[in-house]
Amino acid sequence: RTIKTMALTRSPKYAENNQPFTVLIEGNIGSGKTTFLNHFNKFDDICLLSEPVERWQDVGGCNLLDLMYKESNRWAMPFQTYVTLTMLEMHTKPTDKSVKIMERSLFSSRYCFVENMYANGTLHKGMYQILQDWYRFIEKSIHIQADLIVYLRTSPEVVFERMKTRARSEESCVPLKYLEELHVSHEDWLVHRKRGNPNTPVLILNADLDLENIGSEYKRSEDSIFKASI
Ligand code: DCP
Repeated sequence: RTIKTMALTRSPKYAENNQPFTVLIEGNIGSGKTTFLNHFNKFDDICLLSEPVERWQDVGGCNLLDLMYKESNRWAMPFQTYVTLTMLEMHTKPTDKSVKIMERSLFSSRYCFVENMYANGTLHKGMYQILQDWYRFIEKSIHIQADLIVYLRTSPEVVFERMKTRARSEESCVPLKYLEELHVSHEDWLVHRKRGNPNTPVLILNADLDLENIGSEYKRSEDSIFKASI
């Protein structure tokens, strides 16, 4: 068979060709992703998809987020599987807006949380392998649009304080060390470009700044998003 006929017989990926310019908002726990997203509420032509934490807290009456922190060896794997499903729903959700902005993505589950859980022994090798096989299958068969990643870069100490102040009950036992590990995995992915597609542009914002001072950083992101999406 010629290359041409092989190209013609490649079956299209699910959700291929129906996604607008897509921006992924990433950063450590407590880096301000939700606040960042809310800032874009005022624009009409943007489909905003916030992270479905409430769904993870109530899966048929079970709080998977809580179970994942309380009994991580047993629940980290089903939790990440469920996060992956909810993320895929967001990645593939059709919209007639010209820009989609998503809080987190399949990529942070894969490159940050799952890698970290494997490295620190929370995920058994067999569980990790099953997740890798799922990710490989998804990569082959589902289109994930990612035109820009906004990295809300923080220091672990700052987000640790914010997390304690916010006091989400499930996170009460999360130590600084965990946020330090997640910080390294975000840096490896988005700054050192050790994982994922190194060609996806990343805009790095200083998210250690508090709410009064972060306005100029938001403005910078608005410029990048609107310029790039035209
Ligand atoms: N989480 C996880 N694995 C993922 C995604 C999230 O274990 N793949 C956990 C970490 C947090 C909770 O879910 O306990 C929510 O995490 P996020 O960092 O995604 O969201 P926040 O609400 O902390 O974001 P922010 O404070 O930046 O708005």
